[in-house]
Amino acid sequence: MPERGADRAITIYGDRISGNCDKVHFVADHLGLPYRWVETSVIAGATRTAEFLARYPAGQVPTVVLADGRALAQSNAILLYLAAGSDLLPSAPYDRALVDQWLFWEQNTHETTIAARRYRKSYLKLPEAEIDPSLKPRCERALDLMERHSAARRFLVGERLSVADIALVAYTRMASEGGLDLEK
Ligand SMILES: N[C@@H](CCC(=O)N[C@@H](CS)C(=O)NCC(=O)O)C(=O)O
Repeated sequence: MPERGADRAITIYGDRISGNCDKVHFVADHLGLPYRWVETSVIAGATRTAEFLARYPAGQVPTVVLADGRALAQSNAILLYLAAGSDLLPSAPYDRALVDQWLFWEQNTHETTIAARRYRKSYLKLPEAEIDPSLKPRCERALDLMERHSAARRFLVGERLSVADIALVAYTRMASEGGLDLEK
């Protein structure tokens, strides 16, 4: 992960195996925002230390700390904050609402299935029999929805890259680690 020390830099507390954390540095990289990355391993318990919880009570990554010390959590909230005023957010209200629609869907339906299956298979190394059998068809429905929506489009919303594409690519690109077929 890049380490960029600049006075204006934000600090990203992130875990390099996490798609939620990838989203944040993808946006920062795309916009050329300076940042310092502090590797914070969930599996090693770094989000559960008294020090981390005292500062960031939700105990999750990504959490960013702005140059003035204010903190912000929740990957998609961070994306919206970092992208404010940039080309990654459409200005037309309907297109902007469509970006939000994809971001809410990502958290509600995509991340909770695709990231959950990946974590169980690739990190907890659970055998298939110990994974909720409803998860795989729910993942496949989520991928299918994206596939159908993307068939005649380059981007999820409008004619240019937005934070919606970045939020959705994060765990989609890792879906095969959850035993999902991305061949299509
Ligand atoms: N909805 C949150 C989810 C954050 C999340 O679940 N982060 C995981 C890593 S991907 C984490 O920190 N897990 C540790 C924990 O919940 O204790 C977001 O989008 O930022």
